[in-house]
Amino acid sequence: MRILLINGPNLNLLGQREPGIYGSTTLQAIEADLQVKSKELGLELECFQSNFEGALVETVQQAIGQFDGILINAGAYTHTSIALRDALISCSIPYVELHLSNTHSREPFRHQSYISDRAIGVVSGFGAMSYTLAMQGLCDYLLSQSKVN
Ligand code: CA2
Repeated sequence: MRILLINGPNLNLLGQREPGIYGSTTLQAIEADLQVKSKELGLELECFQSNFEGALVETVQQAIGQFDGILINAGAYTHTSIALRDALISCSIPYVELHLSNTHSREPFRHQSYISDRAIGVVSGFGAMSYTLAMQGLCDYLLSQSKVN
């Protein structure tokens, strides 16, 4: 099974600023760790990060027929982007929304997500471990679907 990990704006700064909120692990380290764990689960993982909304939308569009599942930390676009929501829904690829921080314990504008209601699940608040938990959840979901179909 092929999984696409998408990270949105500013997540390239992980480990360099605001460690109190987002931890001290870099995005490169998170991706490397996830590569190891994905191999253990028998998955193929591709990683993409962009600060640009259109690039995220295009990446989701191009995932059609290429990937079985998507892990997405859309960063601030989670709370603002109808375009990203539309792309995720129209590509019909199951996805898990994830966040490093617990967005519900933060400012009210972070409580809204344009992508949660169509996600398989949402993982939020476990720091870098949110990525691992989200991948385990997605893998479990995809395996259960392949048994049914
Ligand atoms: O908790 C998360 O993972 C977020 O998606 C992170 C976004 C934020 O807008 C969401 O509400 C929750 C922000 C990512 C910014 O990442 C930085 C990392 C280091 C230094 C500065 C920003």
